[in-house]
Parts: sequence; C-alpha cells; structure tokens
Amino acid sequence: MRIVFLGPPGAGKGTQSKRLVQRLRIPHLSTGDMLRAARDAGSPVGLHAETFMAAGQLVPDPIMIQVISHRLTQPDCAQGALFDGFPRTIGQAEALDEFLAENETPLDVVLEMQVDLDELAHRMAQRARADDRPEIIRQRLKTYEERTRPLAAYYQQQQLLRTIDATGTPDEVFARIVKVLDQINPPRRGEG
Ligand code: B4P
Repeated sequence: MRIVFLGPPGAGKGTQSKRLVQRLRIPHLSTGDMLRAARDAGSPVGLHAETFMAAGQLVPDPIMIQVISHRLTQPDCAQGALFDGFPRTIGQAEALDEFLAENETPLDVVLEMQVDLDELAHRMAQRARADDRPEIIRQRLKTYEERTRPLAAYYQQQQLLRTIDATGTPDEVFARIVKVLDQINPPRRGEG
C-alpha cells in the first residue's frame, strides 16, 4: 500500500506511522526524520534545511522533492511506502503524483489526522524538541494552515481522503486507522 499521513504538527503522524509500518511491513518515509538526520550528519542539505525548521517554516519544495524522489528510487519502496509529513504543499503533492504516475504506483489512501489546537500545543510542549518552543509552535501551526491544509481538498477531489479522529490514546487512534485501512483493503484470512 501507499499511504500519506496528513495532519498538523503534533497530530501524531510520526507516532502512528511507526506502528503502522510494523503492521504493513512497508518503509516509513518521514521527511522530518530525514531532514534531522541530514542536519545531524552536517550535510549541506541538512544544514540549509535546519534554518527553515528552526524557524517553524517549510523547507523549500525543490529540496524536499529531491530528497523524497531519491528515497523512492530505492528498492524497498517497490512494494509500498508510508509517507509521514510529505507532501506538505500543493507543489509537493503534484510532484509526488507525477512521480507515482510515471512508475504506475498510485496512492491508495490519504489519512488526515484531526486534533484540536489546545491538544496539539500540549503534546508538543511535552516533547521539547528544538522546534517545539511556544513561538515556533505557533509559526508551525500557521504554516500548516496556510500551506498544508489545502491538501485535504486536493486529495478529497481525488477521492483518496479519509479523516481520522486523532484524539485519545495512541492505541485508540491506531485502532481507528486500522479500521479505515481494513475497509479499503480487507485483511486476508489469518491476518489481522
Ligand atoms: P515532522 O518531523 O514531520 O514533525 P511534526 O509534524 O511536528 O510531528 P508529528 O505529527 O509527526 O507528531 P508526533 O507523532 O511526533 O516535521 C518537522 C519539521 O521538518 C517541519 O516543521 C518542517 O520544517 C520540516 N519538514 C518536514 N517535512 C517537510 C516537507 N515535506 N516540506 C517542508 N518541510 C518539511 O507527535 C508529537 C507529540 O505528541 C509526541 O511527543 C508524541 O509522543 C505525542 N503524541 C502523539 N500521539 C499522541 C496521543 N494520541 N496522545 C498523547 N500524546 C501523543
């Protein structure tokens, strides 16, 4: 399967992705993790990206498209992938559609995680990552509203969008995700 996780910062995309890739046995493509790894390795792309991440802004599309396209050409992505935090702009979504169409590997579903603002702020404050300071959190939420929220309509139009109530415990959220995925792709006997 090819799945996109959409949702504001702190919605639990990373948390749920880690669980889901274990169940589905597909690679976890977290652009946030890729950028942090590149930054920690001191690569030019990573150091450039850090200036945007630290300010709560999106890393420019050309960099992100290059990063994800490179990753998608690796053999483990042939059977499927979980996109966690990509795409985040219409430009990224169009580039992904183009890449997947060329390879005849379309998306199966886009899961939009919904959580209210107070809960998001609370979750991120507890995590205490460098970009989780209150003023940066506000900027990241603003960036999400302006640049990423429009993707819900984009994927709705393609009839790929499913919304997930992402409040409650991680177990509760995961159960809702599995239920939606089982409706799309019913488990074979013996699985589950
Ligand atoms: P990401 O790493 O994608 O981070 P995120 O959106 O903040 O987090 P996520 O939703 O995964 O939340 P998590 O599960 O960790 O991006 C970081 C930055 O990288 C971006 O701001 C941007 O600058 C850059 N970037 C990444 N991709 C990009 C792209 N495509 N284009 C441009 N720029 C890009 O959960 C958060 C916290 O909540 C955790 O502490 C977790 O334990 C907790 N939590 C999760 N689920 C919970 C639950 N059900 N109940 C209680 N707590 C919960």
